[in-house]
This record gives sequence, C-alpha cells and structure tokens, in this order.
Amino acid sequence: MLYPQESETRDVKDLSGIWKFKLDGVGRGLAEQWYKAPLADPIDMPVPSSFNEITPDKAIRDHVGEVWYERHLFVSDRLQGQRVCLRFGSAEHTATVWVNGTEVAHHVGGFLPFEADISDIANFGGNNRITVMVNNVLTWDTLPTGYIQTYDDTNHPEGFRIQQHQFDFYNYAGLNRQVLLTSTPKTYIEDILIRTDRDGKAGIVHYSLDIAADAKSFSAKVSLFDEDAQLVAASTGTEGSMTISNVRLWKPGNAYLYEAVVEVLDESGSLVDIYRLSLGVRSVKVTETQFLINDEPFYFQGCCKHEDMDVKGRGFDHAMLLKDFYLMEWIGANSTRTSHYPYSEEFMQLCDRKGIVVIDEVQAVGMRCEEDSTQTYNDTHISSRTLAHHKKLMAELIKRDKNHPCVVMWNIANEPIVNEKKAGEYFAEVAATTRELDPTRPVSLVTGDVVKPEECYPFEYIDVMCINRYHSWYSDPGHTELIEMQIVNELTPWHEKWHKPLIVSEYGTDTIAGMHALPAVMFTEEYQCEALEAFHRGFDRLPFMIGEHVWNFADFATKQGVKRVVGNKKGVFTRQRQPKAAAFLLRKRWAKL
Ligand code: BDP
Repeated sequence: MLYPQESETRDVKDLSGIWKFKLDGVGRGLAEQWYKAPLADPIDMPVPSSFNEITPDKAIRDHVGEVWYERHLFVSDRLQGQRVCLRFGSAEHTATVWVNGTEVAHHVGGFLPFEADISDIANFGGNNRITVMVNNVLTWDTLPTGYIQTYDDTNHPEGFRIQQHQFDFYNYAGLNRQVLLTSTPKTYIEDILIRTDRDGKAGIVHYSLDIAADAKSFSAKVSLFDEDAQLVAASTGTEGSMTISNVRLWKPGNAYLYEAVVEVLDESGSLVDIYRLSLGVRSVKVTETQFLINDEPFYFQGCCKHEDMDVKGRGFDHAMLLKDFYLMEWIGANSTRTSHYPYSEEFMQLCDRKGIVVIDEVQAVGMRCEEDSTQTYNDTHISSRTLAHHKKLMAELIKRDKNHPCVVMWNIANEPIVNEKKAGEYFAEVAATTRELDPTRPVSLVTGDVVKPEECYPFEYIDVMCINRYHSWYSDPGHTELIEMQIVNELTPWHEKWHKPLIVSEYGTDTIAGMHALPAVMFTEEYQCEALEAFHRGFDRLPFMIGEHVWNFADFATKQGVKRVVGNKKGVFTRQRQPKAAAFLLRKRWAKL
C-alpha cells in the first residue's frame, strides 16, 4: 500500500484536528445506528491521539469496548471523477467507518493502514459526515492477543469487566495516526514493488507496478534520479529492471536514497498518474555467525522502543518522532526493533533517510496462556483463527513496508510460548508465509523463555535468533556479578544447537531517574549501569552475537500492577526523554564499536 502523496495528479488533505467523540459504555451504538445521525452529546477529542489520557475521566481512560468518532468534511467539487479515499494510518484495534451513514470500511488490526473508497458516495461540493467506531477489545483471535475477564461474585458490580492481556505496554487506543482524505485519478498506480541487487559496482533495481485501470490502454514509465536530481536510469512497462552504474549504496548510518518517478500515460502520451518513491540499493545476507549488509558484517546496536508519550499515549506526533531520532543519533544507535507492533510510516521513512536499520515487528505479542503454559496452542487460545489473522497482518505489514531499505528483517512475534510442539507448527507456517511474500529478507522471532534451546521449536524455521534476557533482574535480583558468566554459559548452547546468529534483543533493569546508591541497588541509576556493563562483557566474548538492543529507549506506560511504578522504568531516557546515567555509558560504548 503506497503512502499517500501529493503530486501533479494526486491530492492529500490532513484531517488532523478536533473530532467529536463518544464513549459507548455498554456497546449499544451499533444496534441504535449511531452512524445514521450526528452523535448525541459528544465531547471533543484530538486526532491523531489515543483517547485514554486526554480527559481526567477514569471511565474514558479505562474503557473497554467501542468508542465513536465523528467529524464533518467538505469534499470539493474539484475531486468529482477522481478516486477519493479516507485513509487511516492506524485505528486500534478494530474500526468501522461510515460516510453519510453508509458503511465504507471495516478493518481488524491496529498499527496498520487501511483506506475507504468514498468516490461513489461522497457529497461533492458539500458537507459529509464521517463516523468511525473503534473497538479496543483484544481476544485470542486478535493480535496482540487478550481476553475479557468478567466477574460473577459479590465483590464486583454486575457487568464489571476488564481487558486482560499478556503484554507489558498500555493498551492505548483510538485513531492513533493521521486520517487523510486522498485523491488519485481513477486509473492510478496502486502499488510499486522494488527489489534491488548488486552486480560489481552497478546497482540493479527491479520494479513491478500494479496499475488499477479504468481505461484499457495506458503505458508506464519509470525514471530513476539520484540525490542531485540527475537521471541515472529509466525503463518502460509495468515490470522491468534498471541498472545504475557506480551505484551509491544505502548503508547503515550513511543512507543514500534514489527516487523512482513512476508515470502512467494514456494513449496520446498525456500524464494520467505520477508517484515518487524513495529507494535504497543494499543487500542483506545471514550466515551462521554474521549478519551482512552489502556483504559487510553488521552489529545491531541500539534500543528497542515504544510509541509512547505523555498525554497522547500512542498518538502520532512529529515533535516526538524527531526528538527520538536526534536522541538515537546522540546515543550512537545504528538500529532498532519496532517492538511490539508496526510503527508509523513516518518513522520508517526517517529510518530510511537517517540510515537506521530496522527489525520490523508485527503485533504478535501476548501469545501466552498464563493459567496453563502448556496449553497455549489449541482451539480456545492460539488457534487456526489466530494463525489466519497473523498471516493476514504479515501480508499487510509487508505490503506497507516492503520498499524500505531500512527494513532488513521481519520479526514474526515477541515472546510467544515456544516450548509446545505446536508452537513449531504454528511458526513454521508464519515464517513460510513471510518468506513467500518477501524472499529477500531474513525472518526472526524473539523469545524470552529460559528453556532448553532444543525446546524452542520455532527456532528451526527462522534465520536469526533473538533472545531477551533479564539476568540480575527477574532472576538473581541484585546480583549483577553473575551476569557475564550467565550470558556466556547460557547462550553458547543456543548457537551450538541452531547454528544461527543471535541478537540479545532485550536486556535491562528498571531504573528511577535520580535514584542513587553505592554500592548499587536495584532501581538506581548505578545499578542500571553496572548491569549493562556486565551484559556487555558477556556479549563481547560471544563470536556468534550479532547485536544488542537495550530494553528500552525510554520509560513507558503499562497497565497497573504491583511490578510497575507508574509504568515500566527500563528506559535509558525518561518518558520525557531526559537521559539517565546509562545513556552516557551506552553512548561511550557504541561510539567505539
Ligand atoms: C520482556 C517483554 C517486554 C517487557 C520487558 C520487561 O518483551 O515487552 O516490557 O520484558 O519486563 O519480556 O520490562
């Protein structure tokens, strides 16, 4: 799915602003057809933003179920005859959209874009009512997974229910990314697939175009420009290859981007549609002990992140987006993982431009049945329905992110139960689907389970092992002196079993900024530094390790619980993006690596 863009033939209108909003306390809006008329007694709500923390109302913050958004939109007469769409960057987690009372889209799965074609029903030259019902409920059939807990006792009022889930970030919901009104001609470039190769000093760019056509005869033309706007190659037709002699490669920390200008022309040679796509030429390969980008060994260094901030929750924000990039640059990060869901398209574009390498993770998180951890993969929990949804999300993610040079690997899940045989069968299928959709990138899976390597069944089907470890935190609390030994002793057998390279994809300690102790104790800045340093001594002894991602870039919100003090505090920056002592330690280490 192409990112919306303005061009000679395309328009984009940003619908960010204040929308109407209404909580559907007991879920009667659909039955009462709230989409048929303006919402009764709505309040104001910003878009994009999570709705949870905008008002002081606990009922809104903790709401489980449906919420409704509405706004009026003037659609200009000039757009008559165009393909006009509403495009949602992300609605968490399920959304239904109506325009003037008619349903135009239904999408299951937050974090990924979808669009609604309103060309045939929009009132051109007049006002239109957009109504969106968003549901934040997670079940065993959705990703992330979750379930609704209800109570049948005298300690809870009738109807009391909570959303349970086995993941560690706040279930922020709503219209979290931009909503856009887009228009293209009816004959338009629907999708572009770019794959790149190298041949000595030359770069080869293979392309294939999907053109949605309402006229039969058209021709396509692709021109490739370098960063100085010089034409370096060109081709015609909906499929082809172009050669760039003396190619400038896209490299980590040194991104070089070409621009493909794709044009569709009619029989008389007049322009019908035009789209400009950034692309980078680079290769990715995995050996038993290495991750090669452009045939050079690459070591992943950086932090995992979250889309998380005060007030807006997971709402998209340009200022925070850039703040985080400047801090990633400052700390010396060359990579990140989109833990635990696809990040905004704007994030991916910046990674392309700044040369940040990305492990692109789908929202497959919480795949654990805590009551009975030997019973996760069955018809009541992770079932064939979850698997079908998982494959659909992989397809949507790959469709969205396939052309980003920054994406070097697809991560198909975070910390699912791995030691049930059925986990092997399940992830064999997800990995196969992923490879079928994109044979050019390796596949990984993250486990945090301390099991025997041979009992991590999904690892048979992936290319890179990602392992999360919290020594001296969740195990042996207080004993940082054990970390180096444990890392070396425990990780070596994983490589001996699987002969695949390994990334420690999470490690860290909760740390309250400004809390100090000597000797160090848990939760102090000294303890975080001491632990990270001990992990690093271990990592530096393991030749099959290809990366380290600290958990986490910044403190973030979680559900409330006895293990969390106003959220997860494992950030090396606070939630307001101020450095803890560990940030300076990492900056020093990563400058040297
Ligand atoms: C890991 C999870 C991550 C958590 C982290 C923690 O992948 O989402 O936030 O542990 O406990 O297991 O801090």
